Amino acid sequence: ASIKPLVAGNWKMNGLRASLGEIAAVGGDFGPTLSARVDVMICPPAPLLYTAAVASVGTPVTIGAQDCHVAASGAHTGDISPEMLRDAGASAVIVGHSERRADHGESDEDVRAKAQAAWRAGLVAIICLGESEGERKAGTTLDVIARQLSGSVPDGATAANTVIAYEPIWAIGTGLTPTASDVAEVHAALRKDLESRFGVEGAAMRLLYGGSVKPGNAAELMAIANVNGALVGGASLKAQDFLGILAAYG
Ligand code: G2H
Repeated sequence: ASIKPLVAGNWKMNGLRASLGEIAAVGGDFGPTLSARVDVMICPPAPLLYTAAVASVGTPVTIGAQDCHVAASGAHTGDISPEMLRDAGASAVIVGHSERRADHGESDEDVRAKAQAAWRAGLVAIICLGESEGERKAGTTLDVIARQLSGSVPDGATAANTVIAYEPIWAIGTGLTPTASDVAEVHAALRKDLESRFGVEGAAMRLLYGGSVKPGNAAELMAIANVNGALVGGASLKAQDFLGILAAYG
């Protein structure tokens, strides 16, 4: 069975209302031929979600968020529930991005709880994992990835409610990318683990690659076996760059 790829742009803590034109520009240029081949999502910062969702109406672009709290509501000053994200127009939420794991001490257990909370609100959970530079150098990448996968992905994950994003931490925002064979090795290991745990759902789940994806390297990365799209940071901020990445599917 073929898996329809997803290219998701993670704006991180970038973007003001003036940036919303980029979403309209991506949507406007993303014709029916391309949208039959690849799904496209943009994950702006929370204050822009609602207006981004409005800007995406009538285009193939869907809107995702970058993090969520586990509770639906309550005394959690400054936090945002998955139900609120959904209400603002998001259809997905990134959980466990390495920047959340590093800056906010999120553990695999936290990430798993967030994924379950996302499902409760009807959101797709985009669960991120990836090894550090030290782990890569120590040769423990596959162990780390297996541990994160089993710890961060809840029971009940399906191809419809979950997307896995492999992002080697040392490749994030650095311009460095692993070799195609390194990516292939990790994605094959992830697929094997997903299939053994989730059966046909694991076989159909999207496995994204993330970390310094750019127009110049997208075609090569997206052609790797078991790479079903990309999670794009810096190169998703400008429509021209993002469309250049989507062109890998053109
Ligand atoms: C990895 C990626 C997007 P960038 O974090 O999630 O960022 O493409 O800037 O390396």
